[in-house]
Amino acid sequence: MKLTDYMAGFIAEKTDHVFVGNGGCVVHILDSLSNKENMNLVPFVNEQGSSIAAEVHHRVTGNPGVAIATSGPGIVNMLQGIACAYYDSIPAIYISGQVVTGHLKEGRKVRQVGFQEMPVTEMVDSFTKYAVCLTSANDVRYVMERLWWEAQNGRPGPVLLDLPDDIQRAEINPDELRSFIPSEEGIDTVLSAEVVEGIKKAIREAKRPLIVAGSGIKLSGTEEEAVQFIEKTGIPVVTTWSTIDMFTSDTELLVGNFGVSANRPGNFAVQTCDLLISLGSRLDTHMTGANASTFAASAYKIIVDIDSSEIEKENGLVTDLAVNMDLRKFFKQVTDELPTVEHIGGWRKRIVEWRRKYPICAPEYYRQESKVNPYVFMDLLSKLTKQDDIIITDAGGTLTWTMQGYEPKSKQKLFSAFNHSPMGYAFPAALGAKIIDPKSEVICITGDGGFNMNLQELGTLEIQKLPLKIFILNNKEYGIIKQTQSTWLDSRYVCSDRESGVSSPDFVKIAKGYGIKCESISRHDELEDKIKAVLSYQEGPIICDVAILENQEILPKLSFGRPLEDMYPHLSKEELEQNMSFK
Ligand SMILES: Cc1ncc(C[n+]2csc(CCOP(=O)(O)OP(=O)(O)O)c2C)c(N)n1
Ligand SMILES: [Mg+2]
Repeated sequence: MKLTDYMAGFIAEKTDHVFVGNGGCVVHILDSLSNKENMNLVPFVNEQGSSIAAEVHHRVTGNPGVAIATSGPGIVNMLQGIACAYYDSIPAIYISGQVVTGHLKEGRKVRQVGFQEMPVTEMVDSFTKYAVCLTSANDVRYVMERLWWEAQNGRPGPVLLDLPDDIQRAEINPDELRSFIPSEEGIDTVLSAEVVEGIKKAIREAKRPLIVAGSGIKLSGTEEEAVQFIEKTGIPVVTTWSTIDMFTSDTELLVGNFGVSANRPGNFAVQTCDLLISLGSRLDTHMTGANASTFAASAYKIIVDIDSSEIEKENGLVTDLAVNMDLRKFFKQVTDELPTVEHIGGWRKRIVEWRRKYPICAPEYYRQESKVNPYVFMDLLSKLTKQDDIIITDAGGTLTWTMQGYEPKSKQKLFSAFNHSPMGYAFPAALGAKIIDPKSEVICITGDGGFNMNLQELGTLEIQKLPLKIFILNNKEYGIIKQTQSTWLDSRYVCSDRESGVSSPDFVKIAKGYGIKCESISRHDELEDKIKAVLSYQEGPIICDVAILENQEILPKLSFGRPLEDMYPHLSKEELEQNMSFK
């Protein structure tokens, strides 16, 4: 049997979509896959799009996706999606074609032996969980089984198979192939009675307890268990960006999102709580502020994480009780045993007050007369979307406005590549999501800068003809960069807008060139009707160019180095003190 036929059979059992970048070194594997019934081979114009669509597969279906690119330039274009997968711990399988084994550089001192040859596994080593070049045809079963296992077990992440051309063409006997036998996991599988007692005692004694819902909840598929944990203990919860869509805004115990670009109530809550239980969050500086030692400084901190290196990373955060454990096992062992918090009425009242006093979309924003305020846009969009919709956002100000202002409905998915955050992610990601899950409405929110970066995928959109909805929040500039330049560099705008050399084309004209329908919004009085029209359009894709004021700021936002409670625009000393004190 031809090796690629064996591989195609293996892949077809795992997924019915493979995202492609074509080239001389992948023609055999693509040919074999094309013979599989129900297999959809989806080429993107640029391999970056395919690599992003492959990681989106897991975000949408819970199963890892697959992308294939040719050697050299093809796989280099895929690095963006691989990095997105790695930094958000998303399982995804990447396959790169490679020159024939005899043309691999290996130990030789030259730069390259084969045409378009690159040391692919070395190149991706630092941001994949497992990367291997298949040099012996009889290892194919072992390697394929291991790729899927490594991607999904322990802390998940992307894996890569580098596949030389001659190996693709090799003959194998499927009955003689060795298989992969995984080793046992090495982390805590049972909590000691002492640790369980420690958690119970901390909950019993807390006056202002708080739970951080981290992305590990989703990665371990324990959303229901996490909600049970919250309800059983009665402890209020703050979200990270990746768990905003786990709770609707009317959830009784929800405080909101916290971090550098979040909302004030969440930040006041983490900075004043006396017990913080972090469930599957790595609490990076985007959440803690640049100086992690100022984060939840007076709280007893219990951190549950599957990855011991996150717990031990010494970034200044002091952990009082570390639990290195898979959340699935953690919830199973502790939830039933935990007490319900009592006497925290004052704490809950304060949270309700913060939420009422500091809405993200201030009523006066609605009165803006020219162009569209992004917080108003998010407020209305949240109201007009439906249950089960998938909303994908991009980078920069656009990302922050979405995460601050969009209020998910139940069963909606709201995501971006939160930790790597490349401009240009949202459009190919949304396209991938719609291809993978055509029954769901998929809504892409992108900035003009981000859309520019992967504009070429209008070609893929036009071929696929899917009713994808794309909103471009168009301020004709790199808004978030200009805000940073205003804050730190006396508003010297270098390479961040049209005057300083950054192009912002007429997207409506470009989309027309591809035969894609367009809409544009430039004032609040037309906002609701036009959003409705875009969301209900089903004949094909639609792009909506939304005019945002230049210099529109992210509000509120933490300036580098400040503690989380002290967000810009700065509150008066009295107001800040009043929010921080509990007498
Ligand atoms: C590929 C890539 N290059 C550069 C950056 C750094 N960066 C982050 S946001 C941003 C500007 C984003 O502009 P736009 O998409 O128009 O969003 P806005 O802030 O204006 O809403 C830049 C340059 C990045 N995240 N990704
Ligand atoms: Mg912009």
